[in-house]
Amino acid sequence: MDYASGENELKNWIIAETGFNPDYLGKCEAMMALGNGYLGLRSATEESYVGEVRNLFVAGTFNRFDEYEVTELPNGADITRMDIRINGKRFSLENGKIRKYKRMLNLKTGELTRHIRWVSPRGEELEFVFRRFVSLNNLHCIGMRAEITAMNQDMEVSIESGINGQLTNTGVQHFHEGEKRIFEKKYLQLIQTTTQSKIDFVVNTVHQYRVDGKEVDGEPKMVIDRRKVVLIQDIKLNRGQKLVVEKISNVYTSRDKEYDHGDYSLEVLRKDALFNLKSECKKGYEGLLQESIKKWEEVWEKYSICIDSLQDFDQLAIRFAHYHLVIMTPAHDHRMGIGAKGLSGEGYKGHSFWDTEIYILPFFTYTDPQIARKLLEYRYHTIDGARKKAKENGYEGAMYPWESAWKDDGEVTPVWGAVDIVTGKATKIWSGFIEKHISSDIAFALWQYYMITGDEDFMEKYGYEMLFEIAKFWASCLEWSEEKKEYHINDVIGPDEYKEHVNNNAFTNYMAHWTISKAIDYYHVVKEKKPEVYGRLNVLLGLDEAYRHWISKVDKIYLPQPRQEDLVIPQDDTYLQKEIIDLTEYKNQKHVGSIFRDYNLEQVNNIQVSKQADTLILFYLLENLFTKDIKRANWNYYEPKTLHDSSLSLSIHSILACDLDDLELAYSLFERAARIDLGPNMKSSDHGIHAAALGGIWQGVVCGFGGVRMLNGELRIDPKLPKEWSRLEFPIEWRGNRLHIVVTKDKEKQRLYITRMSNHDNAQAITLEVRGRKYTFKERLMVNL
Ligand code: IFM
Repeated sequence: MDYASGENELKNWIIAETGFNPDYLGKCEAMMALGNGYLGLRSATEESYVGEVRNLFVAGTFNRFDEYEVTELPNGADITRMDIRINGKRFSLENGKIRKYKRMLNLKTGELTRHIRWVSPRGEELEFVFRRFVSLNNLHCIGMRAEITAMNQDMEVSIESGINGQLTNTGVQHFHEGEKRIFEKKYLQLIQTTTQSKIDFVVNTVHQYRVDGKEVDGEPKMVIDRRKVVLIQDIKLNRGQKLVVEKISNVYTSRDKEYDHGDYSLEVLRKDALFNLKSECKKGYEGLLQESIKKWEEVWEKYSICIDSLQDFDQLAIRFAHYHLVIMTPAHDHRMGIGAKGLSGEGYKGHSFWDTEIYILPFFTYTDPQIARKLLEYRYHTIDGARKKAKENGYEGAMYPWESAWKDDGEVTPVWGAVDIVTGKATKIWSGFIEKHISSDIAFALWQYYMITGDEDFMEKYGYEMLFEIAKFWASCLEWSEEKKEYHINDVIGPDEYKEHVNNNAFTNYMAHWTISKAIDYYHVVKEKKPEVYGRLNVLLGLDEAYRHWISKVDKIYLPQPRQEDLVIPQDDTYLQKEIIDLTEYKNQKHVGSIFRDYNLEQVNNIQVSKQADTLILFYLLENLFTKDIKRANWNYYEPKTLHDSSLSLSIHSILACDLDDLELAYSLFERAARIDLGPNMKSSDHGIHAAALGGIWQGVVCGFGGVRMLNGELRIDPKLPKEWSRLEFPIEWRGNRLHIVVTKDKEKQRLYITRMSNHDNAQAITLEVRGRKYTFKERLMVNL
């Protein structure tokens, strides 16, 4: 991979692959995925290779194959494959000689290009330029273009291309056969319906073939096959001639909110889709691309972060994170969440985890609150599933699913996972049963959103209800210990998934306590200030009674305290008594999860080893509760035992290292976090990019080095630049005000400049804390740090 090939205005905007290696197809397929939050298109090459994974996802279109599997995001029909034959032989980079090869994703424009010069085994030499994009302007539209130049002789070129619905999700076919049509000998259409959720997918495509600018004569051969409709166009190219194929496609589904209603008709959907294709294709590839680029310009205008660093990579990494955060997020529809792999691969089946609330949401809350609100509304729409889960498990209120899919699906975590190396059986995944902390993660995220935006409307319509229901859930989970005279939370998995069935996981207990405490506070607020909300929720949730439970229990919840001798907070009741082994080999591992070559999960459970940040995340989310000494002591205890086997770990550690003033360490952890997808491991992204890690990169920059926090409802900005950075510039929104933050560093002297971008006459002054001092300003503030 090459991250330095962008020059001038494209400096630090280009992710490039400079050589072709069929063993590592997954890396670029995922990292260079295209999308717009509605569509996700994995970037498999036009020509086909063994091991490729072609994915086209439409957000929210979940389907359940059968009762033995959980619902997943189905892999829609492929429109990217083009079989190119030169004098009857298939073009493949595995044969012949590659003279030139470069594939580039331009993060600024969202366009993917591939330049190849290739000599076939029989000596035909050709130049190829492949380009494609998924439109950010028209969410349904995908543009592709292939230029093929005959370099050294005349040749017959044949292009086989169309819509191929023969794909599966690793073997699972989610669609009925469907209907195939070719209109006017050129508009191809495939209509397929998912087997269980009965969602109609309409995929259309049209090609245009030109040689040296002139439309090609001769009709293509039309082929309809099982789940497939394609055209084969034969073209004669004289030496030096260039063939340009433009392929414009679109995808619509009956789940699209415009069609998901009682009067839905497939006839209307397919007509609309075809009409849209016919009118869009008139703009041509270039016209459509330009429209999409305009939208990308708006994105960069809004989100842009500038880092002056000795390492150009840092700037590229934050742009890479922004790019993927945009293309993975269904900003168009509040009925959908973000998958742990975005829309870039089949990993985690398109399901949403706490990754959204704790890792990704802060980015949206601070820079695009409207999108943050939609993502929280998605959780509101899933609340009935959460209530159902609570009831089924003998609890009250809302117990949010560990993994979430469509709003009515409830818990969708699979029950069986990877091999247990001791028994040879599949390992049971307990998260769906007992990884309960997700409920308070959601409560925390909605409160954070409320504090940062001041969005009362959200709270009244959704937020209070969610918060109260989650608090009810926690109150019903508490188990009284007669011996200790306190409430415990037993049999859980905390964030550290290497510890199952533990009692009193510190993170879980503190966050449950936090949730109930907040519910108590807001019970008073709504009762006193929002009688309508209070009245409604009291009837719906039995608020008064719930409040009595909260009050009677909250102060008796056991919150693991720092040990006297070393200030270490026990991660759970048994962690600190477990065996300590030499973890050096696993700490220095090249690939995550290497401990499972030697131990099974049951054995790992009995060792003081952690997969990811657990107790330490508390110091980030609830930072005011703990002193620096406690934070440092726990860092020193837990970090050496943490393998960072989850992509959710390094970014949080980097932020905490900033808080502990160890900027060198923070920077090195940030660099590692930024390389989870971008790094040299060519297999790490095979199942899709790591969505939470990308949100973590943003938080590492803004909340770590940028020092931005919302603490007890107030803004604090305490920047600390690493020695490699001389300037950091980023935007945040605070209570409806857009703030432009600049941190500069000159010979260790740091300055903070804040400019309010949205100024209106009666704008309220903004108060914030910097380095322990309060400042109030209206337009501009400068602080010597
Ligand atoms: O949510 C995470 C979890 O914390 C660790 N395993 C992977 C999940 C999805 O990213």
